[in-house]
Amino acid sequence: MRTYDNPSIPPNIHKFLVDPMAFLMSTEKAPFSVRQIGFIWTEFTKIYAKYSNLIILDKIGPQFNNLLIVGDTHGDLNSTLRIIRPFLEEKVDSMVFLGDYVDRGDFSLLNLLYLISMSIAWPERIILLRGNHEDLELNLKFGFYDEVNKYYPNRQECQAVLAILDDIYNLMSLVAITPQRSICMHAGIPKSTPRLEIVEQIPKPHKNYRNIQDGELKAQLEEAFLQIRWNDPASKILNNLDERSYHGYYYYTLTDTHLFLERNKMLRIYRSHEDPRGGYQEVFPNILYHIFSSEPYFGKIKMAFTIHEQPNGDIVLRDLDFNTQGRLNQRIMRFSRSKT
Ligand SMILES: [Mn+2]
Repeated sequence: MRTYDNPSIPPNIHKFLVDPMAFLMSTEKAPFSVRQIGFIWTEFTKIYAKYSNLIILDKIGPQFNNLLIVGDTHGDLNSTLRIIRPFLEEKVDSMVFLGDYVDRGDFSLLNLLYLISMSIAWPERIILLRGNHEDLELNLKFGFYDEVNKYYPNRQECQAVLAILDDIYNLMSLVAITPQRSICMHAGIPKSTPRLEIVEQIPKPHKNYRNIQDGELKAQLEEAFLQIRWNDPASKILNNLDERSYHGYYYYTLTDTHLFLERNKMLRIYRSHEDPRGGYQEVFPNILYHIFSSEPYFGKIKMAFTIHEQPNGDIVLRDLDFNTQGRLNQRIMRFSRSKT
């Protein structure tokens, strides 16, 4: 079993990482005090203030040559605990999560804090990207706000927890580049962002882009910040280039994807964000892959998946129990439920 890289891991985080089920038992009682959440926030800030919004993973270390990429989990701690098992068993050396840890599922606070605790325990192995649901306004509509309210009925405490969550969201990174030149991001390509370097210019905390004086730059950064977490690939012919998706944001096409990869000298994109596409879809052949990693996701996802970039160069599609379900870069797909 893998041991913690961070020697200063505090006892309450340690206890949570070792026995998360004990914290899952009660849906009524707050799993952590405001003070404890404050502590987790401080530790997380120390790590993520250092990471830019565009993380080049092999600059951190060779552990990213054996990498598991995970899509939306949406408050589904049970799926998360299945997904992280191969990491704890040292079958993979690192993980990148594509965002959307909260809302919809019943255990948003625990799911988010579990992943954050993992990133504190293994700061150079676990990378958390920000999805569109890492946003307090969205949490008001999709369940997480109610969950926090239930755990912290005291108004002041609830406000304090929400303020901490907002700070945490604002420090997560937006894009990660793997050693195999794959781009990891929550949703996709912003409409007029030709180069990934623009992502690096988005400030941390993210909301500080609002204070940028140069109007043109501010608009550019805002667009990248929002659309990386919201845009969808167009699976149909668009009537016009400004057509909006059901998310209310823009589409990107096969041509957009080719151009973007070429300009940035990258090979493929991994994204999540749309449960209607199911657990896995090769959206544009060889270059755009969709995964979703919560199962059964209210009966909507029959099989959920992760992607494993291996040290030998193979890219393997895995189910949530780490069984091989196909190879992305050799195009042999079988999709069957196999035993471990
Ligand atoms: Mn999403």
